[in-house]
Amino acid sequence: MITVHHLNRSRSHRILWLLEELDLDYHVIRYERDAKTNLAPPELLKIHPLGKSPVVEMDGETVIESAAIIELICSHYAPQMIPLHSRPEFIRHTELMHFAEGSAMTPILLNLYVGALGEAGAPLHPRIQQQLASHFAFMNSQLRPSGHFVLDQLSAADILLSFPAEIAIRMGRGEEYPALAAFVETIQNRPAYERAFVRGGGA
Ligand SMILES: N[C@@H](CCC(=O)N[C@@H](CS)C(=O)NCC(=O)O)C(=O)O
Repeated sequence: MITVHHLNRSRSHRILWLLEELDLDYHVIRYERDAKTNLAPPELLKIHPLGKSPVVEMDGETVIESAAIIELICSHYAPQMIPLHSRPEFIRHTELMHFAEGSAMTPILLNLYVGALGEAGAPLHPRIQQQLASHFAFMNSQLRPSGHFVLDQLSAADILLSFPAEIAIRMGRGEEYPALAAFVETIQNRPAYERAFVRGGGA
């Protein structure tokens, strides 16, 4: 049995979404962000010293990092969601699996934190905006005519990139990046995506 430690409005929605897509039996423990700070509650620190979500318990191990969790679940239960090592798509897939948290999230988080500084952060705004634009444009360029990132069916990279892609659209960048906007619309219409919200307590 897989247990997901799920924080509302967070990256762990994509883990619930994957588990719903695969129709797997799993257990969810919900945590609520602090209303003032937006941070995870201290209970998550009892599960892992970083106190962040997602955290998953599977095969007797506690695992953090969305990309690792998604890759492990897909390798065990849905190998078709990761291209075979012998296929050229494997290289692009591996690249995107590292890009999502390793690159795309950096300007997104900088924008969030520096934005909170108000005018004091102004000198950094042009660089952050330029980095947001180049990362969103790269994601937009990687989408195939089928609307997926690497394969012409749902892959682990689609699940992982859903988070930064949704942020781009929430930031009002849909017209600039129409392939990204179409991707987000398509995934959000998948029944499993909606079921994941219900399992996560609506967020
Ligand atoms: N790279 C990690 C990032 C995990 C992370 O930062 N999670 C956020 C939610 S989106 C969190 O738990 N934030 C609450 C906090 O920092 O208190 C992953 O992809 O799993």
